Amino acid sequence: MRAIVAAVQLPSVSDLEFDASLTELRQLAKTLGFEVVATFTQKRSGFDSKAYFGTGKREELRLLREEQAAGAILIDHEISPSQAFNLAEEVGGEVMDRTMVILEIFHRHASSRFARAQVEIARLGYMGPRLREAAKQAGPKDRARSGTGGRSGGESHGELDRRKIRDRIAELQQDLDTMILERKTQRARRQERQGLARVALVGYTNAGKSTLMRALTGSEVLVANKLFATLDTTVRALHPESVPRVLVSDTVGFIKNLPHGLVASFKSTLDEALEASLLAHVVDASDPGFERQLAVTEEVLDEIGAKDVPRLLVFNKIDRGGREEELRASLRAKYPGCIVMSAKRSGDVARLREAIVAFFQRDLVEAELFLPWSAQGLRGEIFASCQVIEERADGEGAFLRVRGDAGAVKRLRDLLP
Ligand SMILES: Nc1nc2c(ncn2[C@@H]2O[C@H](COP(=O)(O)OP(=O)(O)OP(=O)(O)O)[C@@H](O)[C@H]2O)c(=O)[nH]1
Ligand SMILES: [Mg+2]
Repeated sequence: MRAIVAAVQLPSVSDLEFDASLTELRQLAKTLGFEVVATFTQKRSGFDSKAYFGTGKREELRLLREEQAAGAILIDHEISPSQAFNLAEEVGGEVMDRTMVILEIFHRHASSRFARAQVEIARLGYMGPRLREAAKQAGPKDRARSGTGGRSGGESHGELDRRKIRDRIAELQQDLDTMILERKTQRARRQERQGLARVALVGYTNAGKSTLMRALTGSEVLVANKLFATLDTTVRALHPESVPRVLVSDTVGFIKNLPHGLVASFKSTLDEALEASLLAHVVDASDPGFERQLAVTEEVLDEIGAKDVPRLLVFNKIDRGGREEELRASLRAKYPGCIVMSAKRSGDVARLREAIVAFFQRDLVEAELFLPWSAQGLRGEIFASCQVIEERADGEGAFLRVRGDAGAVKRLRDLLP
């Protein structure tokens, strides 16, 4: 469908920021399959309370929409249900705000039961007030019809829908709570088995997290030049395996003004990632707006309580856009300790892998474990969680000199007789 991207520029917003945000909305629109045919803006001290744009501008937009044969107007702000309704009445076509665009992408990309439930809750929370607005506009007609058909006496369409939405949200929330509990148990079991070496790949949408996940773990996760390609956390071990064994999680991307309902519902997805002891914050260094994206990601991480988790800052896509050496030098100077790389270069991926493994090796300890012949069942366990440096045996059992995570070694000692 042909669409027009439209926004009011408030005095507090710089041209640079405004343009970057519009570019991002155009990308979001493309991800949804829209063909953006025009961009329409107005400088204004505030949003018009009735219909977002001022009166004259609405008329201009109506003409532009007709001339361009555009079916949709995409607004780069979250606007109220009545503003959207009034604007659509005057301008024609379908009006979608930024929140709705993002919700729609999440809706289309959600494939697991877990992600679908989360998105559905956020969508219903967003739709509720909008259905109410539509019911209000339908007005007396709607109320006159009520009381007939299976509806209980005096309940309007709007009220019925509202009740249905509330019930559906409660039902989904219950499903979700069950799934969260199941996941927690699985996770606890996994951690018990494998020690605690976990790194989560976090960052703005399209930064290259899934590409790095693939490169680091040899797994076939979805990579796409689309916003919000990944909605579910995947967990895989570094491949080839390292000591200690490190689990990598790929996570949902962040974006400016992530709709609030989505932050809340995706918190559980992110929680899993946040139990990691290291966050590899992936930044697309080839995007002119990368500094803003970096800041937005850090803000969201703060918001969800990850402020104190150690970070490894990873500037990715250095192969794109030319002037590589210059960019590399300036990033290194400005962000000490960062990694500058391209996911497309195997040497760079190997360096990232080394940096991750080195982080976890800092806490490694060496110890000698005695494994009696009667407890050979624990042998696999020892080899899975530690590096065995030396092994001697006598009549009673085996002496194993191991190097491993302090927690893992302690756990083995507790397990051994
Ligand atoms: N040139 C270049 N392209 C890259 C690099 N890393 C990733 N890409 C491309 O960037 C696009 C997005 O990559 P993904 O790995 O899906 O990004 P993501 O961070 O997982 O994105 P979301 O799941 O949407 O949050 C894909 O088209 C990748 O092929 C890189 O180092 N260089
Ligand atoms: Mg991804």
